[in-house]
Amino acid sequence: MEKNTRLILALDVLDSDEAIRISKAVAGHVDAIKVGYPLVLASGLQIIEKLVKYAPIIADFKVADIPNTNRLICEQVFDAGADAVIVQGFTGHDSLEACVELARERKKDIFVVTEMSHPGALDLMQEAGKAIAKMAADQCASGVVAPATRPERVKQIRRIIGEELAIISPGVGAQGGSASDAIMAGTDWVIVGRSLYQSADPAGAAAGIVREIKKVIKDSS
Ligand code: NUP
Repeated sequence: MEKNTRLILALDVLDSDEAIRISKAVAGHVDAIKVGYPLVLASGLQIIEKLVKYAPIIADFKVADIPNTNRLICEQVFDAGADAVIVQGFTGHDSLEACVELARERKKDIFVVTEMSHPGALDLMQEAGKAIAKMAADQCASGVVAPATRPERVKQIRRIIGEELAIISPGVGAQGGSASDAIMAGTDWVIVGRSLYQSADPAGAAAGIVREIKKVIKDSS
């Protein structure tokens, strides 16, 4: 995934025509498009092939099973044309290893969820977040998912994983996080869903976020 605009669209719409229309509109403003269960369950895994011409596709299936099942899931998703898969880290080293090994064979990427962005992540997940980040680094995953809603956690996770792994951060806009705060905390890409796909002008909204990111990087350099 090329680091250009540092913006990833989370495309949680249900209709494939709408998904294509929005992807076409934001192409060039985003470095990747993230699809997940809502769109894929509603329109089929073939939607990935239709969208990949607009941007690389990250499949957000938060894969969380035993190693063999994890590998089978990731195989299906890579075969469908996705460039990356988001997996959960809490299932442990062997489950993660199955995904990372396959991704290495296929020259694809795995992003590991550390701590999620919603308030309920504080109930159970946060406690494991740092250990999951370390595991992702030990296994040489491509990167981790860390919450834009808690930039201080992004900072801590960056310290744990170093500069080799990427951080992608959801929670900007609808969940209250800010793109510039997340970037300043050390995230490589912000992930934005509703603020883009619910906008009357997704391209304009995306361009606005990219401008904000570029400005904060310029101001801090
Ligand atoms: O911790 C996470 N938080 C999160 O919101 C991990 C995720 N993968 N996501 C996803 O990011 C969520 O499922 C949605 O697709 C996107 C955020 O969308 P929005 O809140 O910007 O609409």
